[in-house]
Amino acid sequence: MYENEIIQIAAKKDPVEVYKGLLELVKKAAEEKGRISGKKKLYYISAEFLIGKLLSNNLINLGLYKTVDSELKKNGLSMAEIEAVENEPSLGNGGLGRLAACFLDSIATLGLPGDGIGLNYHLGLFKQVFENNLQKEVPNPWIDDKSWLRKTDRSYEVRFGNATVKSVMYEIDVTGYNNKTNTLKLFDIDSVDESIVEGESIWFDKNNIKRNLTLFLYPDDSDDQGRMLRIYQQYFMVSNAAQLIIAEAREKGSNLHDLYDYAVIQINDTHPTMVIPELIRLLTNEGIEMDEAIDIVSKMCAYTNHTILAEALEKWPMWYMEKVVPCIMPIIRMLDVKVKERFGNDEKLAIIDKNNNIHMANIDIHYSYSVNGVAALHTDILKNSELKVFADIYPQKFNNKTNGITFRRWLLHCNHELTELLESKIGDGFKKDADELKKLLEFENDKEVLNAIADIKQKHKQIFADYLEKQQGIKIDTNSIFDVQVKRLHEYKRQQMNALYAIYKYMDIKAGNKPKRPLTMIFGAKAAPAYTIAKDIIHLIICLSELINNDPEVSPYLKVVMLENYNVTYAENVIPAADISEQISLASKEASGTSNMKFMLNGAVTLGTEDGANVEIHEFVGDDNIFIFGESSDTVIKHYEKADYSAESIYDADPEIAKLVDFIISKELFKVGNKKSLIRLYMEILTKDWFMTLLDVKSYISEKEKMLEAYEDREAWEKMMLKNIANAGFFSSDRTINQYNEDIWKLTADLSAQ
Ligand code: 26Q
Repeated sequence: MYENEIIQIAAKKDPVEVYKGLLELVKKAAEEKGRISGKKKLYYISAEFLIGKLLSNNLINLGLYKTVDSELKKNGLSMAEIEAVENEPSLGNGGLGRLAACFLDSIATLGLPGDGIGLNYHLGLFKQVFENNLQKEVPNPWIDDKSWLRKTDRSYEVRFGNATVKSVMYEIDVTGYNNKTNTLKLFDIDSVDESIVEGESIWFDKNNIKRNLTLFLYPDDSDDQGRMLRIYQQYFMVSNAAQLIIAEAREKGSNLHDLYDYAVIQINDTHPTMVIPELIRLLTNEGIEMDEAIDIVSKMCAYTNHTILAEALEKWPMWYMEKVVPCIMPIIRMLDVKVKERFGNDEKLAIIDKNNNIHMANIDIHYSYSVNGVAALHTDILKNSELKVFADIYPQKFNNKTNGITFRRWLLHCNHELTELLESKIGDGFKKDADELKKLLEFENDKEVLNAIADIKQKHKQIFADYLEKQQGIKIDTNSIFDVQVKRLHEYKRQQMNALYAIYKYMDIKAGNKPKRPLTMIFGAKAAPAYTIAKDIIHLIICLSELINNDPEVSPYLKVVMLENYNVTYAENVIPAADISEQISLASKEASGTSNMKFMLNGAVTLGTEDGANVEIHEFVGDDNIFIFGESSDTVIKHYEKADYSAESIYDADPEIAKLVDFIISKELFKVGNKKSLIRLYMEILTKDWFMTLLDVKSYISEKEKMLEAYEDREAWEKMMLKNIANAGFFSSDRTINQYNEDIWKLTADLSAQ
């Protein structure tokens, strides 16, 4: 199919022209596949869809990749050159946004009728640049004449307290692998004005909603600026969603009393929570009685929780909401009254608390029919502690859906060599049924297969080294061990503990202990612009890299690299190259993690705590194929309950730990770094250490040393790689989505694809 067109496009030779040609071709091919249809449809509402570049992914899903690749080669071009032309849409912060993108891929692949609904941010998550060893944020535009957006003529009015705006709906096709398509619907307004952004900064006038509503993706919750704007954005998103859902259901014959037969809404964290009162409002406007409206909406909505950090649970002061979204305030008050009538004045269950804060998650839990966590441990903690009061009154609502990743992007696209090896050994059934990866276990003693896996890793280490040199001018040794921690910067993820390891290793080498093989420690992370300590940790890592990489005594054995502007594209390059997958969060704090799954699938071995989905990875690969350390979630939870954790006493009792921490304020680091920032971080770790770095740092260092030793038994390590790959099937988002559908959505798959 489309062979002649592809030949003509490739013959253009100019990468930009070729890219544009392929973009149009893919759009046409996607349309010709047809839309997935069905009476009942899923609306996956999310403030973030971290979709990444789409060209290769779509070519793979449409079955055109191989033809394009070979025609490009005939014309002296490479796929990488063409991909470089595409801007990455960074419409998400991290895990939650990337999960939404993986889910859309799986929903379409399984032939389920389901669209994403979100916002068309003009500037995605800020672009990170390093200046004076510090993170600086600059605007990150992505929309130009080469984007995937298609403007539609759908438009709705959205009323705020002080303004009414008219929306425009854009669409991006979501291609299923060997299947038809769904769409991602992104709402926007025409009057957004990119020129109000001040120069190369991410500052802008926050007061003029008509000009700034969809200008920026909100960079995490650690930024107090623009909280109001966040409510404007959320309401704009869900009011459009609610109007669209009602319109589409009516087009299919709904009389609204049966709306739940036509639509199911998955609420991705609490960001879209206002869809509940908004839908109730719209239904009552249509003449439906309040109690019936509540009942209809509660039968349509399902909520996913992505965090157990209490401080990250959204709560908004009532006066904000009165000002911004007065239309839904009467409904929210009434929902609160009904909860109090039924359950009394228990503060933990209240939608509006004594201080007049509105608790978004509580709206979801009372007025949805399903509440799920994102990994087994996470759901257990929700049920047994964080949300226990709710689980006791609504036991039937609570369920687990362990996250997953799409194998199309995280294997077929980012690791063609491994995909081909798998095809040649176990056939290509694994592409549709990820469990078939288990067949690889038959080859665990086959030297040829083990060598091939090792060769593929080596090839990707070279590809990544070349990419890094091109991006940042940094050279790394491909014979070293690649030890990778890439994820948002947050204290609970404990990048600072990994940095303490770098300090340990530096000192050890300085003391004359030369390692058998060099180690390359690779970090990638963005910090929320107002999250001071997170930025201090980035500063520490960059200072360490400057110190260590420039020390001729140490640099042959140890190198520290901080990737600049880590994003989906960087992930696709670094993950297939990794030997060690760092998953070292404080047990109980990481809801699931999803990079842990991507690394595993690409043959990296996990170094991790018993947290999030690491627990399930551990169960699948067994004790011998993972390196686990640190205190258990039970112990950690008890420390919090008793408030008996003291970093200072650990520091005082253990001179080895003290030596590492003290190095943060050493003269060596002061020479390359900012004294104020380093002292602040030092004091934070010493006197607060909310996420218990010092509790686990010793067992972390010793487990990491064990792991580096294990790497030297090459055959044993290759076997570990194989076992990780072979056991990764469970973590396909196709499995996750099948479970969502069977337990929650109950959609009928459209199996009519040609
Ligand atoms: C909250 C309030 C105001 C503004 C922003 C926010 C906000 C924005 C983004 C709160 C949270 C997020 C993102 C959360 C997130 O990415 N959570 C991750 O979700 C993944 C998918 O389930 C999990 O794998 C990770 O463990 C979890 O940290």
